[in-house]
Amino acid sequence: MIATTPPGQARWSSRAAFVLAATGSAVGLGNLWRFPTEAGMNGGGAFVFFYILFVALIAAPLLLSETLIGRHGQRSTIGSAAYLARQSGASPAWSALAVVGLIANTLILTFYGVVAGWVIYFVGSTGMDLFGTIAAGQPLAGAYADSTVEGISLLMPNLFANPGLLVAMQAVFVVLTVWIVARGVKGGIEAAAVWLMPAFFILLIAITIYAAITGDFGAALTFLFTPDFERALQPGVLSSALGQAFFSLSLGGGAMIAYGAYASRDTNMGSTSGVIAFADTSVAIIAGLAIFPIVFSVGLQPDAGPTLMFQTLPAAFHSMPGGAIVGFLFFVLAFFAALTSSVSLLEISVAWVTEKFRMTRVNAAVMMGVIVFAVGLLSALSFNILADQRPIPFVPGFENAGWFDAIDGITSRLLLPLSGLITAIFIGWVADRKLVNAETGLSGPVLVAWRFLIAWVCPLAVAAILVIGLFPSLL
Ligand code: LEU
Repeated sequence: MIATTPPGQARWSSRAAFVLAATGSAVGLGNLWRFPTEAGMNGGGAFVFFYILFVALIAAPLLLSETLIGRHGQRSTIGSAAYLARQSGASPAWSALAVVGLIANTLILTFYGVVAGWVIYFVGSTGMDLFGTIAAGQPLAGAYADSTVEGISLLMPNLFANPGLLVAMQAVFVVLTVWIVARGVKGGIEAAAVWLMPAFFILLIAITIYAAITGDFGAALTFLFTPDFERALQPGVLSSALGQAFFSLSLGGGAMIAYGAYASRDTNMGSTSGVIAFADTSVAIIAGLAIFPIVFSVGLQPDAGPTLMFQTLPAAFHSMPGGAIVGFLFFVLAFFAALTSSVSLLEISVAWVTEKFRMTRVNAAVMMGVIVFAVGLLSALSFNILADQRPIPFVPGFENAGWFDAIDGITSRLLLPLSGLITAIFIGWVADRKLVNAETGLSGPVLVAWRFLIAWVCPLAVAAILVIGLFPSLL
């Protein structure tokens, strides 16, 4: 059965453009901010071990499933899932996987924009600091040379105490995201990825070399790669590792279906998905190897939580030679990474709204941007005005979570894996086997292995971890 391409469907200009855009979606604050945060809070090695295992056995096979749903359907995420279901003689209700995904990813974008707003603030603040050190004739000074470590650690709480500034930074980021998506798949998303991703890789490698030379690399290696399996059995570690695998690879019924839809028929989805999964996981590990040596070398703790990147790291750059330059470059790096991911999150709903309601891309992007910004206020303000609100006290593990943690936790630990579970069952058991196999571009034992992973390992493992996540007392 040959898929019909809807008229006017956008296309990446090449396979390389698809790989860059999809890697741009995968590589983001999930790697630079969330991975070190989660690894730091969940005991390092044990978390990293399960994260990598879950990427290989669950996330990578699902990545292929999502990109192939998109490429086969060449429609919005929901449209593509429904199309494959219909072509397989199954109920279009299977597109539920993409409905859950659209809701989850749009919710993720609401708080993603808030964190990216912090990044913009730190680009500005480290940029002004760098300017000051150069003007003073000390280009190799540490970051914020005029301040004390205590003073630097207060930058973040001071930002949190300023709702107007927080919201303004969030607004700047959402506007940039809307602008790129409104420009279209080729002229906006692809153009941004083609410029920003190579710049990102160069900066990341430079900073990692700097960290290896000036920081405590040995301590970082031990922390990240010595698993303490007792720790892995503590509540939350397994579901955090799975959630991180989904989050980092932009999985869960969203971005990868959306981007797969713009891939040409001759792109080999199997090998391309492998490249994307490998690149994203490598970046997470390299980012860990860039961040933790710096944290350890100045005797700071790795388990600072979400403020690790914004409080601990700038304080660490303070006492390092050249810290002013590296600090600034680090936040520029994070900004590039955030932007190429946020556009993929917005694209999911924009493609659906344009398809469903025949709205223009520009109008759809602006409308969704306004919604995302408005809902994002809950997360932005959960650090000050709304700090006392506990939106989901009835969900185990989230009794004390404010809006920000609640939306992050529910989406990545619950909704993304739920969408992944439906996807695995759909692709492994329901969708037309011949059609799916042809879309993968795989053959021989690799195809057999992928089918086994998607039909058995993914659904069983994801279901088990979802249940454990909801009822931690079962462990
Ligand atoms: N994969 C992205 C990241 O690692 C997040 C995703 C939800 C777009 O930042």
